[in-house]
Amino acid sequence: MAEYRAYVTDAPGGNVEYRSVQISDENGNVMLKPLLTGICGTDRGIARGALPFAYNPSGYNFLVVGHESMCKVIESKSDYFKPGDIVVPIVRRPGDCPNCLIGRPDNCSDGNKHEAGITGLHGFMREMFMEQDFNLIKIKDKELGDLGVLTEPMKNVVKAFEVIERVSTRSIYQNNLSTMEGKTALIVGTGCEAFLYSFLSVDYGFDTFISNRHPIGQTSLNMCKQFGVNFIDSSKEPDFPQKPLDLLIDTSGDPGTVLRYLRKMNYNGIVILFGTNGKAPSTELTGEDIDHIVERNITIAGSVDAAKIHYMKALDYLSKWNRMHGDIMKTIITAYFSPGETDVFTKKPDGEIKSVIKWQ
Ligand code: DN4
Ligand code: BGC
Ligand code: ZN
Repeated sequence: MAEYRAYVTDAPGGNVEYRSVQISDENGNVMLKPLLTGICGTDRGIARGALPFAYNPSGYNFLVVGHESMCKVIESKSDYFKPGDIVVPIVRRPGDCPNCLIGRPDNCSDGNKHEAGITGLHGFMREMFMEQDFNLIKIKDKELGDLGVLTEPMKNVVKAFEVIERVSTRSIYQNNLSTMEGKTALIVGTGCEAFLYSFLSVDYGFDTFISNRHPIGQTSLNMCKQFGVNFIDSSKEPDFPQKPLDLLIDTSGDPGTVLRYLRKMNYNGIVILFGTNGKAPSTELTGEDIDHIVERNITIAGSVDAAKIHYMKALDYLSKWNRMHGDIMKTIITAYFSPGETDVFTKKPDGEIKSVIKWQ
């Protein structure tokens, strides 16, 4: 039985506190201490009791939260890791369905997987923990620094673009030079996931827009400028877009906003639903909306989580963007907090893109 301090909740009731916990011996051959842990929309959903699918690990009346993490190896009985290595632990752990058994628990077909810090498995916001080596991704690029904590949110983006590539083959999606140039992508939301989506969208060659229903801070605007992303304040630009959208990625989870832009989709357009907000107000889907989706062969796909390969590819993208846009890229981490601070789970700091807890 190990005792240490951790951020915990009693899932799915809401409320996160920092306190001592006792956790019985964990299966693992690598001992880790977190360096940084990120806070995302999912953590805030858990903290306000808005994620009914969150639950405590069996035998516990609490759940250690936190699934975005960059850790240092303290002790290792693994051939693959040594003390001092910097690693990112994987969030989702397989059940026994066919997708889980082939290393794709992100596509779990019966829901019997677990997610660290979310569903039935303690997460990473604690002073130390044990992990099995096969659940760890090594960060080899020493230049990446604190940006390594974005590996976890970025892996979701890499997987979603894999989905986009797959579904786009149902027709010719590229232009007549076989690129995405001239194609338009809109990413709804201006949080960390939205920015990471927009950077990859630019890499793919889309004319890329990111939107919110209010203005955004100077750091976010600088980031847009550096990466070639266009910001749209939808409260001031009700007629956007003038040209139909080829790709819509929603990180807001707001049905009304999704529908507003779904009505602007081009022929063979692709819509990725990614944001979740079970408490968002409902909206009305009309017969005309269904006609529009059918007549234009529009594909609407949900995308959740990602597999180990996507974490590895995520690191490559982050390294590339850090080399290309280092000083600006680093400003994506907008605030650092200390262990014990809990307000950040309930109140989004002004101008936030990514808030992190710095453990050491
Ligand atoms: P976040 O930073 O809370 O991002 C949500 C963004 O959506 C914020 O910029 C919101 O702005 C914005 N937003 C909310 N409502 C609207 C609206 N009506 N119109 C335009 N923008 C709006 O969270 P995140 O970037 O960490 O994650 C984004 C979402 O994806 C969350 O819902 C997560 O739960 C979900 N998620 C899913 C997966 C997965 O499927 C992984 C990670 C996260 P404001 O309200 O702050 O002004 O695997
Ligand atoms: C995590 C995913 C997880 C999802 C569950 C996200 O914040 O990044 O790995 O599957 O939450 O909704
Ligand atoms: Zn997350």
